[in-house]
Amino acid sequence: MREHGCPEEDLFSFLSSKRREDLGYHKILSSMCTPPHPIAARAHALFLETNLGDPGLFPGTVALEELLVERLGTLMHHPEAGGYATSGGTESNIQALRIAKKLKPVSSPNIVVPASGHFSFQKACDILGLEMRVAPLDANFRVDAEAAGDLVDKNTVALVGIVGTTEYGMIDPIAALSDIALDRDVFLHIDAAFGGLVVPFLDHPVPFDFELPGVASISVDPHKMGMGTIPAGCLLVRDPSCFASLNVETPYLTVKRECTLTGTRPGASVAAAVAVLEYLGMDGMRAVVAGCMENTRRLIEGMETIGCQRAVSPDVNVATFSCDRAPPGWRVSRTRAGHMRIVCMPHVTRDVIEAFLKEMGEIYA
Ligand code: 0PR
Repeated sequence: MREHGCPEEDLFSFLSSKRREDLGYHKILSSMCTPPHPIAARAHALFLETNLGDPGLFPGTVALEELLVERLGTLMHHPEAGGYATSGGTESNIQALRIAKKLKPVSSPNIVVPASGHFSFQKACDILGLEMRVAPLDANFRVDAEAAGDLVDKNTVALVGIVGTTEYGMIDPIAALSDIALDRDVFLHIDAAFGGLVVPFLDHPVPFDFELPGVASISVDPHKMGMGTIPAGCLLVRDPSCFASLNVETPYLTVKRECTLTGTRPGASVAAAVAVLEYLGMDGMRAVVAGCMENTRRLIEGMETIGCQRAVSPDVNVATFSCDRAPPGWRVSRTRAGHMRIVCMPHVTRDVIEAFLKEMGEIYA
């Protein structure tokens, strides 16, 4: 540390210079995050110092966390769902698998995850000592449910389905996975970190949530399509009592036990997440999602006109192409199979898409 503190103005000019090194979101087409909705930023500022890790001190913020769980549980067709606000999809996935492992004590536990699973499942398996069995995908990058079922055995503690895959934006056949889960008595976790705040607002939503009786838990992230502030995830469970298996005693806190993974937890991003849902409501979210889906369609159509074919027709707002070059300055990403990947987040507006397509047209002319 410095011996003597730095004057505020000097410090902030240093911080601003570092911030200017960051990219602005306007040419970022690779991210599942988006600038927070102004309502989120305002709510976040109001709750800056709140800590959900010691709930007795912040009962108002705790009530907002409960409201978030109630709103998302209701959206997922189960108003009585248990849940808590996590730091994002990674923590939700780890905690869901932790519950599943506790519920079925076997000597060599395994889980069955689609090949499209997010890398957080690898972290979870490493931490929890689980064997990760990888289920193959079909030609449309959705998990082959029958093949996933074939990997389930007596040591399988959880089966995973994905709603809005990270790379291709696909929805796994969750109804079929739900049948397998019921039939084989295995915990079914749905990773809807991305799609959980897309699919319910589509014109023709497919069932993927607690409406399907085999679904035991769901991850859904307000800091992705919820336009919240980072970090904000949510883990929902059908049976609220299953969190009890994660409890540790916390003798000197205002509550005597906690089931969360992290200790000190931000209330600000939870308030921000609730604020966006309340402010927009169902019709506001439908409008945002309709815009993102329309932009995805326009992008695919424009790219194919240039000669870059889609890898697949996505279920949510992630578009992928056989295409080796992007115009300078634009950030796109690549899937493991080498497809160009563009996430049509709310900041990727129609104007952004048109500007990108124009430059693509120039380099492919
Ligand atoms: N599950 C799915 C389906 C995801 O897509 C992600 C993240 C996670 C879980 C993990 O969520 P957290 O990162 O919140 O723990 N998907 C994005 C990805 O890996 C995250 C991301 C966001 C990456 C913005 C880059 C970026 O600029 O692509």
